[in-house]
Amino acid sequence: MANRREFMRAVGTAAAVGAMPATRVVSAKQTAPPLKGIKTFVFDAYGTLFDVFSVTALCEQLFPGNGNALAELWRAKQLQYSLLRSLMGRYKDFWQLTQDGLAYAAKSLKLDLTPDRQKRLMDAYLNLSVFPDVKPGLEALKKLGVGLAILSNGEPKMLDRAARSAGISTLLDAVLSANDVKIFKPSPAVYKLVSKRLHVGTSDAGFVSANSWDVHGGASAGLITFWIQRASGEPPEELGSTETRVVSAVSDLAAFVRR
Ligand code: LAC
Repeated sequence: MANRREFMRAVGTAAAVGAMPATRVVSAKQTAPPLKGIKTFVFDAYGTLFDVFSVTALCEQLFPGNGNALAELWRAKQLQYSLLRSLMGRYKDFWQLTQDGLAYAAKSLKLDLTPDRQKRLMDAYLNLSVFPDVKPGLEALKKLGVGLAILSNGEPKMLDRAARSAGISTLLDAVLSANDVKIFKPSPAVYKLVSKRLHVGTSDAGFVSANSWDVHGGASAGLITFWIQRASGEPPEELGSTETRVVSAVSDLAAFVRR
């Protein structure tokens, strides 16, 4: 497979990649009517705030020559297992799925995942980097008085650890997890947590994800959605939602806030 994005697309996940796009797409790619009424932004976590591929350096250090392949297959399997388990009705929390995805990826690549290596890699998942636009973008939104929350498939403790480690936990008003409803996004049950737990009207809240499939999930569940297109030229998933606003960074979201 030629590169990471092709690979992720091939497995149907279209995960975000680390590179920031060169051009702003906030107005050029508007696909929905102008909007200036958002009071709360709710963010997906992995691939949107946290760069899941920041584990690649450790993967490479532990398994020279296999770092990229391991990081990519690990993420792909983590997501695939969340979808499969949701369809099977056999929920297992996202921390355990992440561990299972790592175990499969290592076996598939014929890598010796000793208990020590497994622990180091799982610990790295608690200390993921955030994308460069995340902290300044959240700080700017906070200054505008916007409510900020996470809505993630992640298990609450892993989300809490990652947010604290990245220095963004004090900016967040709430962290909502699929663990509450024991099924994963893109099940509507997860997106419904926004109105249930945050007590905000759907016209006041914007759901933001860099995972296009997740944006379609939020839109299907009736949320106003924003897609952070982290790599210019990345196509949206062919899943039918047309009401998504496209931005290239968290800092672009201020344009949609009620002032
Ligand atoms: C999440 C996964 C989907 O944070 O990235 O929910």
